[in-house]
Amino acid sequence: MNYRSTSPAGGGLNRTGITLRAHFVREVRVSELYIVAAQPNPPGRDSSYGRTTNDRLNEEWLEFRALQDRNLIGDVLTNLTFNERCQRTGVQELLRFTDHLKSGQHVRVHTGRGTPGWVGNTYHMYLNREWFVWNNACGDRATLAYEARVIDSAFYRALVPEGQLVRVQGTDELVPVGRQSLLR
Ligand SMILES: [Ca+2]
Repeated sequence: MNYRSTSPAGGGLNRTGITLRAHFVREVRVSELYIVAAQPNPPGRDSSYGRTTNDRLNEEWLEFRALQDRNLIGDVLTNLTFNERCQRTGVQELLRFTDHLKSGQHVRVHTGRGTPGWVGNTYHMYLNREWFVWNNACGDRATLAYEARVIDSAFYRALVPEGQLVRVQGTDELVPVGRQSLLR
C-alpha cells in the first residue's frame, strides 16, 4: 500500500490551478514529451513493518521519452495526492528538471536515492524520497508540465497490479504489460 506519500510542505502545482481528473481515459495529442511506462507497484512485497529499502524504492519509477529535442529546464513532474478514502487532496511536485534531451532519448525517474546517469539511451534520475510516491490503492496520474501548460499526462487505475505498466497508444492510460493491445 503506497498511499502514504511523503509530500513536502506546500504541495507543488496546486497554486497554478492545474486540475486533472484521475480516472477518465482521454484521447491525447502527442506533444514534445511522452510518458511511455511506469512501475508504481514493484513486484514483491513493498515494505515490511513500515520499512522498505532504497533498492525497493528505486524499483518504483516512471519513464518518459522525448519526441523532439527539448530543454527540460522549468519542466516539472507531478502526481496526485489522496486521503485514505482515495479522495483527491492535491497535486504534488516530484521533480523539477534541469537537463536537455535529444529526440528519442528516455528519462526514467526512480523514487529512491541514486546518482543520475545514462544507461544506454535512458537517463536515470532519482527523487531521493524515503517512501513510495506512486499510489497503488487509488491509482495516480503523472503529469509533465511547463508552467501551467501540460506537456503530457498519463494515469493508471486504482488497485494497480504489480509490475510494469505501458501506455495505451492514443490515450492517456497506463496499463499492465500485455493488456495494452486489448483495450483498443
Ligand atoms: Ca509490490
